[in-house]
Amino acid sequence: MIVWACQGMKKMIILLILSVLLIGCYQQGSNPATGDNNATAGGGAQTGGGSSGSGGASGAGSTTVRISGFAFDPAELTVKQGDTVVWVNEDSVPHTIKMGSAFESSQMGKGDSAEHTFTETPGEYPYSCAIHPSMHGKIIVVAG
Ligand SMILES: [Cu+2]
Repeated sequence: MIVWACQGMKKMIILLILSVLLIGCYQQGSNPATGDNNATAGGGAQTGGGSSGSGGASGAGSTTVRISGFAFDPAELTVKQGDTVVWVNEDSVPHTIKMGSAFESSQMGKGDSAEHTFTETPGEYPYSCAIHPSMHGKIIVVAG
């Protein structure tokens, strides 16, 4: 009887150990999955930010103007009131954006950018580079 009892105990202990191992495995398996879910959620948030940016066609958005070869590209850009314009300098010489009293950027080196959100009254906002006054561009703001 004692031997049987011991064998029964051993079986129970083995079952317990097995179940603990199994639970451990499941937890180990589910933890990385949770991490993946978190990463996916983070990515989703980033995607959401991106889509709200590109959704600028319908709401507030941002448009990029390249500065390349001592010229603004596009030189003339129409945006909706509330939109943000981002200028990115691709030249190896510094440039600025000087837009009357509306906006003036600091010097942008290569790869630097400046941005301005056009909450101004709809209209035409010509600008130039303070260092190279022959560089001209224009932002046309229309009512959102
Ligand atoms: Cu310039």
